[in-house]
Amino acid sequence: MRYLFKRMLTVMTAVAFSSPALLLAGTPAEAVVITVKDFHFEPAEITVKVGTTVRWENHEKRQYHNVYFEALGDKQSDYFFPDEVRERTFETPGTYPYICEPHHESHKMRGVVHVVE
Ligand SMILES: [Cu+2]
Repeated sequence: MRYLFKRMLTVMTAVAFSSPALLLAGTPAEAVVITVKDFHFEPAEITVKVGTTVRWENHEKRQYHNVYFEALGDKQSDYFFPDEVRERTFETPGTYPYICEPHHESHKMRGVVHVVE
């Protein structure tokens, strides 16, 4: 009995501590979505305001890709798979070209994010 109570307390504590994170994840963010499908970023070129989060969504059936900003020091191997996303928030105005590292030559998978005040 005492063991059971302790166990319940542990579970309740875990729920209490995990709830804020769950709430945060469920909060609708004002992200601009770029669809990744058929070896293509759509739209490939966008202009966003400073502070905007851009979200790349992989809508392929099986194919992985990545979103590689070489100038920003990204890892080349950060692949994301169907139904996964990558996000980046742009805090500084500028022009940010990126590629899908495995497919930028074979399929010309490239894009540009313009960030303005
Ligand atoms: Cu790719």
